[in-house]
Amino acid sequence: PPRVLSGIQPTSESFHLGNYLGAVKQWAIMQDTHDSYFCVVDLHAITLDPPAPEVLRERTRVSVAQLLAAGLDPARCALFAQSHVPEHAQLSWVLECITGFGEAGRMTQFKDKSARSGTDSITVGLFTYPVLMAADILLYQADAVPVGEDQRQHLELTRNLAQRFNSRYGPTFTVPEAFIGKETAKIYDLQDPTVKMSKSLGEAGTINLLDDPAVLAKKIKRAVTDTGTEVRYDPAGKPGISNLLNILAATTDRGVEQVAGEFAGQGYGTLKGAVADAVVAFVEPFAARTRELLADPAEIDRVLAAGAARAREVAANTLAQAYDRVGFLAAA
Ligand code: AQP
Repeated sequence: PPRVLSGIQPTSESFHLGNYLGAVKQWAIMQDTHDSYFCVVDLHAITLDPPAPEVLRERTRVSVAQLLAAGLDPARCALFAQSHVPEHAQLSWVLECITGFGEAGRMTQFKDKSARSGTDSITVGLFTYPVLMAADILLYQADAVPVGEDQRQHLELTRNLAQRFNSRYGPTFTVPEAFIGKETAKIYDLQDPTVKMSKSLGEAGTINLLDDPAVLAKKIKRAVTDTGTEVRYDPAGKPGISNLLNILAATTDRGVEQVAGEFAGQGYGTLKGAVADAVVAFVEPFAARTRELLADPAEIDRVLAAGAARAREVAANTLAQAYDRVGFLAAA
């Protein structure tokens, strides 16, 4: 079967609905059709505003619990922590040495995040983040990488680096394809439906999967809508309403046109009520399951250990090949 690799950062207490609909939901589906590798990218989580060590440890376990609650099955996929597989950092170095400085400087996520944080807190790690991400993917010879729209440019860099390495040193890496859904590729902030829902944006516009249901319902009812009164799917003209329709469609497993049709002629308030009900119905059992899993951290650590062992089998092999191609002597 084709191989899939994807990762998620343990950067906050909870994943948000954009993470889930844009990426994680797809992972749970792909584990049945692909040879699957999914990781919590803790190395990436210290690139900007590094959390206290005990907070990072806790967030990594909470992330794993959420991935399990979302349906990832350690019997059907390798689920691991990035830092448990040292080959990620090792391959990253080699890739850094074939990445242009200007090329890395053109990454819009770096430009946005560094502009938001001010130059004092910007690290070299934030700059080379996309190269580490390329290493994450290329180590596993992944054919497909399910991500949200915001990661498209990083995927393009990954493809370029794979092709560059292959043409310089001989065929080594599979050139991966981005796997980006249609309507759910970009879930927008409830308070500003022109920007993506994001952990680092304000709380009020972010649907956190571990939020209290009452808080979630309130956030959805306060979502910014558009002028006019008509419920219609029109992402350019009606970004707020279209975002809500996408969320409703995705959380009830229906097409967005069907959902839009159902609400035609009804008011914004009715739509918001339905979205709140659908999101709460999805989130309640998800959060309960996550808490159950978190009650047994030793089991989470066992899942990670088994996942890392499986991941390393593939990663060590690819790294050895890449080192050899570059001309590093085999360690005696
Ligand atoms: N709003 C979104 N809509 C669809 N997909 C999204 N993803 C993130 N936001 C949306 C996808 O979620 C996966 C994991 O994300 P991540 O945690 O690795 O990185 P991120 O994109 O940095 O997440 P945030 O919340 O947006 O964090 P900040 O605020 O730090 O930028 C990825 O596949 C991503 O595409």
